Amino acid sequence: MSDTPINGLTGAQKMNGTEEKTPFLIGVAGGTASGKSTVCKRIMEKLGQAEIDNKQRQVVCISQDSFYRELTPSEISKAARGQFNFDHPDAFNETLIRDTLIDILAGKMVQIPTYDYRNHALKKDEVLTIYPADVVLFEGILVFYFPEVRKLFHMKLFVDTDSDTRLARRVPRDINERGRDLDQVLNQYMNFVKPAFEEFCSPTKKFADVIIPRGADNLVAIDLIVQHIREILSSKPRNSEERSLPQVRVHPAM
Ligand code: UZR
Ligand code: MG
Repeated sequence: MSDTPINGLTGAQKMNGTEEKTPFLIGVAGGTASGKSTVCKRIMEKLGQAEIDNKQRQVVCISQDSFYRELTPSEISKAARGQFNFDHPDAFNETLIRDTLIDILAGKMVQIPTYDYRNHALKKDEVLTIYPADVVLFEGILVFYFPEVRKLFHMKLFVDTDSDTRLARRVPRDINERGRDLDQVLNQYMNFVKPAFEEFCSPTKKFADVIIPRGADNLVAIDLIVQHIREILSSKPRNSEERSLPQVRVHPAM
């Protein structure tokens, strides 16, 4: 498949007589370090969008990490000791996620917070502006957990990577990019990340339309998904019926 921009995606679609875009909203869930961000990046690249300036971009990606809620002072000190559960649904601002996605679906420009993992806090002075786009990817560990959020997606992908592979990726990432030490990373993983994955994230796999084994390495799955997105975007206007595809698991060649 060539990496060219999607056909017919340059114009705004008419909705109720106004020039508004109704983006195709894709949810991408999966355990920590499963490769969600990379899968999104590959999808954007294949749709020929990765190098384009923000305002022109027809495909955008948003992370659920932008929607961690503000912590109280006592929670902040817990977080500093590695004792706050960032993998629990309560750590997120569900209302803000839902309202933001509803605005995006209505073709509005939205501003979302950015998140600082080193300080466990939203960056007060840095907001990200998301311009109306044709395709919006929303990725995160619990994007299918909240029913009110889940029902907004036109397509749901679950990145299914073995937990040992995920841990092996998570350890260096937390140490190098998120300013942690090894003990803290492993304690947090055993106390919070792993149990929360099993309790809250893994059960949401059943809501996915497509399950992608091995994550970003699975080029066949990504190609098929991109092909499907292109077809949907170049055909008729979207409606709510298109939100339920039968579930497919994209297997590697036997
Ligand atoms: P992904 N996370 C932090 O490590 N620190 C924070 O301040 C906020 C979040 C982690 C969070 C979760 N867990 O497992 C992970 N912890 O970010 C989700 N502990 O990010 O999907 O990229 O792995
Ligand atoms: Mg991530």
